[in-house]
Amino acid sequence: MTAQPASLGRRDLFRLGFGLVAATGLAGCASNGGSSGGGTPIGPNSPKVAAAERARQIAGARKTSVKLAAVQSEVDLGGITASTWSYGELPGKEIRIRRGDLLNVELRNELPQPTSIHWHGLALRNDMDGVPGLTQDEIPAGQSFTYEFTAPDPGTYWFHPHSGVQLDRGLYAPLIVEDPEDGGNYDTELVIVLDDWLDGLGRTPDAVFDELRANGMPGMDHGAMPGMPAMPKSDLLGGDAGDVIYPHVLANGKVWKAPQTFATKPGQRIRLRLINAGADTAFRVGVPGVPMTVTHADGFPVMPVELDVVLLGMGERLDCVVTVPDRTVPVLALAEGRGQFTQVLLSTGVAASTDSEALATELAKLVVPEMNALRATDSVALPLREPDVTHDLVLEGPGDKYSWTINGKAYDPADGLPIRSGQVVRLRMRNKSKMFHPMHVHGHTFQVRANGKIGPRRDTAIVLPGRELIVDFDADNPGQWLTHCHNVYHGEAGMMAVLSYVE
Ligand SMILES: [Cu+2]
Repeated sequence: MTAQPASLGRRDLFRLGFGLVAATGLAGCASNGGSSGGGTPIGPNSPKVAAAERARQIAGARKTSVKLAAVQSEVDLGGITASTWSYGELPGKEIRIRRGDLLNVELRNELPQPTSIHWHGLALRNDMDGVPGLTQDEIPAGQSFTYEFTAPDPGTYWFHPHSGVQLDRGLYAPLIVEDPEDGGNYDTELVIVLDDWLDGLGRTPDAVFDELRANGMPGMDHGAMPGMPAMPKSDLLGGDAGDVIYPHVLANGKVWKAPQTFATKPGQRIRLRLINAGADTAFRVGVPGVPMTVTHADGFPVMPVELDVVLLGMGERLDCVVTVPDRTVPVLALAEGRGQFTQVLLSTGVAASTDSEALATELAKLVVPEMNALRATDSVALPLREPDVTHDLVLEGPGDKYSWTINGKAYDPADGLPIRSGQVVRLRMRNKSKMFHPMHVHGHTFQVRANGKIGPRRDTAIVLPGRELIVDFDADNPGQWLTHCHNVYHGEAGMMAVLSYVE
């Protein structure tokens, strides 16, 4: 019943075979990673991947089929029309399934470039992870590809291409996996997707990336010139807050002056599912005067904590429950270090008497707690154990031609960090650059170790400049998995590595 991608085959096997040869040659001198550790990489077509998928399947699972097209289209950002690439609307239409369900998505590529879909945060079968050149062939323009996989864990997820810098166009949408057993202490829910926007307003992400490459570093022809906007800076993020200037930031596809309005009533408890789909922007989010009870980080439950403001790096999600007051209030999302914001209005029918710009200024002054200090609930926390294998990920950049590296190397799919099924794997991420990096691991949800304590379970976590972050995960999902910075420009410029299951 499992779908085998039609386009995978000899070419894929050849590539993995080549990787093995290359790795064997290096084995004698590699001290930490950089080789296959004497084993054979477990590729996306391995029977072990199919076996892991069978183990995920549960009785009574439903199958949800979705047809999706990636298209060139115009979108209305709220009085501003942008010509972009999208899944038909902005954000793309949400997909909502239940835990254990089989999701079948046929993607038709109507773009002028090859594309792919990565199902961000899901511990899914490796051949459906959507990384061209690693887990599948790219989907050429004019062709289709069908993704089919079991979604094992409930939570707030999303999907986007893993092709070039396409993520910085309009190609993103929420994927919500419900838990039949999750009654939830709330009345209704609202998904809010945040984004930084430049596409189709005189520039494209591809052109921006070429500029960065040509200049060698960000801001060479922006921040240094009088009258041009300064490059983003943030004390909260420990230095540089972004490499790209964006004319707009969006919440559910809209600028702050034309916000989405969510009809509600006083006393209603709303579960906000916040998703940062930005390419280069962290967002701080708050509802002025209304505390938020944070319940989940990247889909996994945390010990509930009441906060006035939260921070989301690129790729991260937070679920927060708010109780609607007697008046209309905005959910404000501030682009950290940029002086820009956007919002969604929680409308009680009574016009807001407050000025969102003034409220945003106040929100910018609040102290933002350390998100990596959230604590996973006992039901999902991974116990503190000695790891079986530790890999250092030294994060550096920008180097020559805007290169961003892990362990001094730009991304090479054939040069994986070896791990083995059943191991407790530790990643020690060390940020030696002047910019924060939201580091994402595919196919797994790791346990953040916050100063030796148990932090949140997450799939993406910010590593601040000059700091180290330790995360552990159980190697229970065989295949070839990316770990990378979710700044799409950093990732595309090399800041990606492969966690390579070997046998
Ligand atoms: Cu980065």
